[in-house]
Amino acid sequence: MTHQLNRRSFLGLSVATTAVAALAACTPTPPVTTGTARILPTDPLVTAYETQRASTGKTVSHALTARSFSTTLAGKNITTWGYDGSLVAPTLRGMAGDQLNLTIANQLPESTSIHWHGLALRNDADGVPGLTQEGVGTGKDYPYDFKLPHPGTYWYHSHVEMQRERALYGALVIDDPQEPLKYDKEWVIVLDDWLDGITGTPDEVLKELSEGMGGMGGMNHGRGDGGMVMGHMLMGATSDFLGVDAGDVAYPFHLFNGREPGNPEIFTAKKGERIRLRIINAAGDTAYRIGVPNQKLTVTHTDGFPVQHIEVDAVVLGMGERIDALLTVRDGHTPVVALAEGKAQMAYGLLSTGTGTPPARGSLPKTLTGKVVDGGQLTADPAVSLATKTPDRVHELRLTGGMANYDWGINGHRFDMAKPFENAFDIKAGERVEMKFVNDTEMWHPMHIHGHTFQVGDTGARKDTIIVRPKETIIVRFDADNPGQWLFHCHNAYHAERGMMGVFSYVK
Ligand SMILES: [Cu+2]
Repeated sequence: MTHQLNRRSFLGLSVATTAVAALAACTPTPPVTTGTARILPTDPLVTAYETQRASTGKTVSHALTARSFSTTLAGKNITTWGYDGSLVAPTLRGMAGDQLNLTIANQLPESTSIHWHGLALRNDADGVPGLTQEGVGTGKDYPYDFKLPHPGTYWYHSHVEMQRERALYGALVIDDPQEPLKYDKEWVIVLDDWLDGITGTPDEVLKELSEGMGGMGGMNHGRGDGGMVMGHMLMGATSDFLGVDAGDVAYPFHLFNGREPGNPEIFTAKKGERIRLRIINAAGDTAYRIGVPNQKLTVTHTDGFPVQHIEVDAVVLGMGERIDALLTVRDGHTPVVALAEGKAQMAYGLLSTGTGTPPARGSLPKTLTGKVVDGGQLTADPAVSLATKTPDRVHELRLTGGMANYDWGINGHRFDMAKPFENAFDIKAGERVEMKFVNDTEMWHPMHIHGHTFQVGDTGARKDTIIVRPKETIIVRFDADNPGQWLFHCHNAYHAERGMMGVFSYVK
């Protein structure tokens, strides 16, 4: 199985490191695995960088158990995998500079890990089996222990195969010791597309998609009505905003903090209070168009980093992206709606002052129009904009593959976790790195990089995940200031698992 491959390759790294250390005394550092001296997660430099990170001297301790559990969803009994036996994992919280000490106990029938999405954390805590650690085996515990590097809205999730497509994900909020925003309350909202235990399992979906649709090319697909479903595959789900094809997978429903639309969450507040929404798209194959009917959202952050405030009617969040927005509470019940982009479905929750009656589900809007943006179209707060510098290194990352063979890749190469450094993108500490995403496919991809927050263009937002539309080219840049081995990938769970991943590899 793949996790055994992961283990083997990680052990391979460990052996290589030992070999490097043993030989360092007598000869120049010999090549590790591919002829290049790579700064591995076990390198003392990783610890040295961690020591330099600001510290509050405080430690936040948690324990989580990953296990199978049963619950009821939309009136149906399901069995799925999650943290601490819930569809909604605990929201983890700490101050920037705190030490997070979290022990994961694995009671799943296969190995697992936790990835801390969006954090520029120490490389050996990044949670990618086969690259930064060995997978945590069944019945084993594993301690994650690292400094929370910067404030913002983040999340954590399993980074093993399709596990995140069950309930192995949760919110991670890092507070700013000098929080500049003024608000009365926070509402953390996690969105997800759900099918596990209802129409199948994520592994079954992956298997079906992997067979491709080479023979189906001549079919007349429905358009604009959420598409046509064949098995788990969704065809003709269209979104002009995303460049036509919105998604590959049909879901029975979408979750808003673990609740399906028949049983929405109600968040209570007083009229006139300002609410900070922290919205996370944890879905596998669905972008959400989020808005409040007849009310503007003031967007303040994307992917944890501040942007120049902007009033919008809706925001489109790709998988893995986050947005923070301010909302002033109106009297009565105010729906916060997340339309599954191109899929004719929604998730929603209600903001309530305790007066009046909740709106009927059927009365909620099926469209959100007006000023609609995605995170890639926002402007960075100047305080977090990168200083002007000519890039030291440019990597072109062409997004390749298609539905016919479901053969997603980077530059035509399909990533193999057993050989993580094959076609790796080398970088060196101290460099300004430019990544040029060129989308050669007919599908949009939310591209995510681990361990760094890039800037979009010259003045765009600082982000770790960005929507790249079909045939679009997007240039992003980051400072290589966090040595180690870092995965980057499409955050469509199915695209990533089928090969649209790569490694940014710090070399000596
Ligand atoms: Cu993709």
